[in-house]
Amino acid sequence: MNLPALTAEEAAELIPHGATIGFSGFTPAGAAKAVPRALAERATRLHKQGLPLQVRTLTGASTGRALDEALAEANAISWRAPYQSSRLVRDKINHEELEFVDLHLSHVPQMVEFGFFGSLDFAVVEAVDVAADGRVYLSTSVGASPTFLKHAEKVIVEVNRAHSPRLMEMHDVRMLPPPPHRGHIPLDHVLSKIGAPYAVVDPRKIVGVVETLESDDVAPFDAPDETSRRIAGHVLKFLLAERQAGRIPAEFLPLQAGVGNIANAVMAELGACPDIPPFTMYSEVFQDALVDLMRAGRLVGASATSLTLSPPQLARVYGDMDFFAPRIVLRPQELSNNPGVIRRLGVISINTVLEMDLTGCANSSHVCGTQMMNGVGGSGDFTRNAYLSIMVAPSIAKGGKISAVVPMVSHCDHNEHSVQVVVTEQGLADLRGLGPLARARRIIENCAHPMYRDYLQRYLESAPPGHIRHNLATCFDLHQNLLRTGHMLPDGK
Ligand code: 0RQ
Repeated sequence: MNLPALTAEEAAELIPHGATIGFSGFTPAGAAKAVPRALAERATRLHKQGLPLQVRTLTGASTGRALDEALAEANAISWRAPYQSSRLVRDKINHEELEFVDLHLSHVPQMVEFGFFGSLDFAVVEAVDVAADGRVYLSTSVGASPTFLKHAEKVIVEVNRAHSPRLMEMHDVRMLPPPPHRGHIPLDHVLSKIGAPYAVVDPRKIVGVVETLESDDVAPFDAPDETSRRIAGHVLKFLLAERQAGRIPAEFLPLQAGVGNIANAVMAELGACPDIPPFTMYSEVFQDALVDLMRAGRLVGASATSLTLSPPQLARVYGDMDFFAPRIVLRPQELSNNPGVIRRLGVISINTVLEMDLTGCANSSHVCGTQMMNGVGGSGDFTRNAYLSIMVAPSIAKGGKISAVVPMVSHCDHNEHSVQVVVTEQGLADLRGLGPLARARRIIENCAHPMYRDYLQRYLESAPPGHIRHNLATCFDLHQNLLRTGHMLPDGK
């Protein structure tokens, strides 16, 4: 059968007000571009005429400017899940103009499949190619797209010719059978392939194929700053000691690292250390620093759900697919972030948080407990199930007005049962085997910024005794000060 070719504008015309749409994209990698941009333009036109056009949007994770930013700017999103990192979307969430559902990313496919969010009206998915029989060769991310394609009533495919058609050599798409018959996932190595190089859609559901030619708008990372390098140094020293003690095997364990400056610095530090053997990654995002590490033979295999590379690094990968394709596997996020597989492989997870407290609870997502930053993302999938879970953060933010170590986190994404090691540029606190009081003392001594150490010490020593020492009357004083005065310690004490 012939698939209907449409312009992005024609495709956007098909989407009605109130529709729930599953867009491809896990970070800007592989995010739909032309159709959401055209939908945003149409919404702006209709809004000027006093007509409504708002949609409910699901994605793999965050996306690019053409999707989240454009739709938010057009005031065209009413509901959004499961993660975002757009300033505009964040503002709308925090002004209660947009309903946001913050989810563990591994949960998304199953929740869509079983209708937890109602029916999915459209899937809008970027691909490198689509065959008339319904095979969809996805682009730089897999994310939740296979599930969106399977469950959406109507499907629009953006065929983006800017990508290498050889991306299919990295893809491994396997859908899980429904519980309770899920069975064993036969994935016992980072590079195991257990599925097909394409996702599948019933071709009768395809209402439009839109040809595009547009790069992913992934920004290159800045070179690691001094704080990130110091955090990376503490993590490296700890991992070397763990290996020396036999708690990490000589061959090492697969690593997961969140996105951003600190994760980049940690990976670079590990890559440069001759005492760390060539290693693998079981992560969700394959980012810029990893291209060089792979080329240098330090990173020998990586599993992810997205190839989040800036255009120059992506061009290097596309220019040498003979080298890169056998070393990278891109899977659906249900598998890249699968709790059982993470536990089985013994992944070491390293994720950045906004704040951590004296018991080891960590907040990845909400400033002062109320203002959404990005979301929990995949950090919970990995932290809860890792062999070793490491949380990192600069000890202070905003020039010292904010301490990352607080008496009690103002929002808890990761509790003390999941977090084993916390690190700031000041040092590392290994919390394993410590009761709450010993944990608190170690976090204050090793991780808190000197500016905040005395305050935290006084808080702890004056709190009433208990299994966990807390003073419920004062545990949020630092946050209250910040909200009131813009500084957690306005008078420096
Ligand atoms: O603000 O941008 O105005 O300067 O938060 O902080 O230090 O630049 O760190 O970019 O790595 O983001 C936790 C948000 C950290 C991120 C978070 C302010 C700070 C700055 C950003 P400015 P940094 P990063 C895999 C894993 C959850 C998802 C996750 C994140 C801005 O890592 O979203 O881990 N994690 N996914 O000044 C108020 C505090 C603050 C604070 C920092 N305590 N209070 N503001 N800031 N600490 C990836 C995926 O899932 C795709």
